[in-house]
Amino acid sequence: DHRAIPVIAYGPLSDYLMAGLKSRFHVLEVAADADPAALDPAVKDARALVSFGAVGAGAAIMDALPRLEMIGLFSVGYDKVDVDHARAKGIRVSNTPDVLTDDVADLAVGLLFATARNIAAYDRMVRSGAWARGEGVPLSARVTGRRIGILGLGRIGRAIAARLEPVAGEILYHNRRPQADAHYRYIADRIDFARQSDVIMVATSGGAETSRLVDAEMLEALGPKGVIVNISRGSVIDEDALVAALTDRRIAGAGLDVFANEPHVPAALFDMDQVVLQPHQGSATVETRQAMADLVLANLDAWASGRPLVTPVA
Ligand code: 8YV
Repeated sequence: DHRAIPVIAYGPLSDYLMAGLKSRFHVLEVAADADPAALDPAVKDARALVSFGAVGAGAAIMDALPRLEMIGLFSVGYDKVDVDHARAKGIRVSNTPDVLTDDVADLAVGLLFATARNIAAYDRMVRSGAWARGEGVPLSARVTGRRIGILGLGRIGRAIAARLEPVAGEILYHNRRPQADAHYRYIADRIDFARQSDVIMVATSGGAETSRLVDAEMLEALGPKGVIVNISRGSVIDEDALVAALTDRRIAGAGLDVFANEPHVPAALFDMDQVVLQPHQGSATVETRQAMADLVLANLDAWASGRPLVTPVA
């Protein structure tokens, strides 16, 4: 019985996850922007912390909780957690991989077709009466037969590739290193990769290693008929360079579920019919969010019972 163990719910968590936590532990709610130096004394006894995906104050919150042993993340991405600091302090970290892979890949593919075929812009034309008034509907771009470049052939990148194999002219990928078991063409140079792609599906992890990996040079290499889709992290694309390339029509379109400074999106994008915008919904289906919560709870149960974590990051 672990109901005496104090566990912090860090930032808003789903009702389902909160119910699961409250049935297992003594839950202390802490705002994600709470000042680590001003935490309630009861909170300082917390032995675990569950977060929607960012341990916002990074190392500071870990240092403010002397009994912290475990951080359970409700996300597969852990780029907003100072994992090295957690590891140095012997704090264990878990995330929620695999259970969300299909939904994120589905949204990526949906964003590709929506962007290339102008589905959102056409919807607005019908609703506004423009079509009924006989205003011209601009032609769109094919997806079938085009060269699809996967930037980051990890779990999600592979799921995207598998979905697009039947329609793509070719699937190629760029990673830091080739994947021995991948049967797609590997291109070691990121600019060469962009030059040989008609579409770039950004599926890397976030964090410093991929920050602004897609820059003005790479967008230029993608070219004026190119489309880019991002369901990974806004940090992976130089957002100013992306807005400029879209404004100048140096790329054809973008389908974006993530942004550099969420929930704030560059206003210049709002007027662009060649852009489809989503509010970071890749994993946000009823089924997947429940599966993510169950995985967070399974990791906390494992930690509390002294068993190995189910999906450890550290
Ligand atoms: C999360 C995500 O909802 O899993 C991830 O890394 O981006 C989404 O599934 C988001 O990180 C909020 O935690």
